Amino acid sequence: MSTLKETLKQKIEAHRPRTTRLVKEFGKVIIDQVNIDQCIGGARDIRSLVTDISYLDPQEGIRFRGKNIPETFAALPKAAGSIYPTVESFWFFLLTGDVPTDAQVAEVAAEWKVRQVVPQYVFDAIRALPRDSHPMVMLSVAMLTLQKDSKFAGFYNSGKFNKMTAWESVYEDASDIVARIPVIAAFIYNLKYRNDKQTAIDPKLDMGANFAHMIGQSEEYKDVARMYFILHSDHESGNVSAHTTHLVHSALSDPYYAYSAGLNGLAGPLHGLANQEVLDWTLKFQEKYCKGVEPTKELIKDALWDTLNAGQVIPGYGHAVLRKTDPRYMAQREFCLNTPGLKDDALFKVVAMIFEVAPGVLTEHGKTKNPWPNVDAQSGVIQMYYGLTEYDFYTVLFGVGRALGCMANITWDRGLGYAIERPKSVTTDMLEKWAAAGGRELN
Ligand code: HAX
Repeated sequence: MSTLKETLKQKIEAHRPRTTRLVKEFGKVIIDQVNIDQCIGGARDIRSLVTDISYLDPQEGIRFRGKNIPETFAALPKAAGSIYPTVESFWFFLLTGDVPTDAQVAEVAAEWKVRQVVPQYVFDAIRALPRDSHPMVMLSVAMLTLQKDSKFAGFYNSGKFNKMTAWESVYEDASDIVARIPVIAAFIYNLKYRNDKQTAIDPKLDMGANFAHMIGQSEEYKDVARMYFILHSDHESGNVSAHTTHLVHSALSDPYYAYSAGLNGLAGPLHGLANQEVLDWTLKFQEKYCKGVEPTKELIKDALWDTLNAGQVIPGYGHAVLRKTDPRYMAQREFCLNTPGLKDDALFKVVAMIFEVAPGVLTEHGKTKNPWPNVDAQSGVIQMYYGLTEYDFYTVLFGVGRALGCMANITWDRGLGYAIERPKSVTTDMLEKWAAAGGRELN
């Protein structure tokens, strides 16, 4: 058993009594209540999911295993010659909560080299799709195509299924998925945008660097990939992609079914597709409003109002939980400011100007509870600068990163034996009756 799996085993076994005790001794302790607004309005803020992998504070933003973004980047072992950690070290950290040693990172990296070999039938399935399919369709199909070799499904069907050890086969599938997904993403990119010019894996490289290598990117892009995959990995359990993955896996659907579903949720414009939408909005703004003139705050303000008056959302702004600027936005903005060419890039300047104007416009508009930018407002400009101009691919990049969080979470879901998810629905008649009575009589 690898050091990572052994560490995870010990952590899961040590954690189980905590969960068991909470349910047995404190199961009826009330931690939240639900109002009609939440019932109709997308279950916002209802505390009904448990994860120890990350926590999202509305003011502070994300913490991975208790560490904020700068602390996470500072604590983890770095890629050779880089100020950014490897994705491999982050995976160890996300799964166990421990900062790995260099030897432990090397072990994960060696394991991923074996796991990352993608069967030919996956590439054949992607190739069989219409070439103008959205790259998220290709990624989701690839995930489903791999399902036939799921170790969890194999274990379930073996007749020896055991709730206590089921997490081990989830871990195996999860590790295969996180190791293979960048290779699949690179294949999709090359197929769609580089005339099918495929580049073989370089076994000497870490995951982020290898992704850059496979899509024909520059040396500098290696850090972009590492940073991007880590920043997009996890945002606690309630967001659409993480929640969908958790929900589907709760029926004991294997990790391939679960993550394909999660990716389909990520492909929505209010969620992960927003990074594509931001680029689309910004380029259209330049085309329509800046014919021969420099962009100004006034022009941006006009364009934002035009979008709002047309009944559309400003992509990259607002959040269901956050009530301040997303620290993932700030981490990427800092990357831009610290990268000489990027700092002076015309598109970055527009995005920075939107940051100055949009919160005021959204506040005046008066609808959103959070007028500040989220992760998607800043991510595309970096990709664009490095030559990834095909912005319908950006959500695939998000999906590669998000696999880390979703897979770590469902491994723990099985480790702690979480139940099949099944909230209760009510009818409109019932809501009207309870509204008239001032509330539902409990008990
Ligand atoms: N532009 C215009 N209107 C906005 C808005 C925005 N950026 N953000 C919220 N609103 C509107 C909502 O549409 C809603 O309007 P209605 O009352 O007419 O339905 C109102 O303000 C209240 O919404 P809210 O409570 O502030 O926000 P929600 O929790 O309902 O929604 C969203 C959160 C992220 C979906 C929302 O802010 C949004 O649509 N933003 C733009 C799309 C986007 O950037 N999505 C990515 C979010 C981060 C993420 O998941 N990344 O993957």
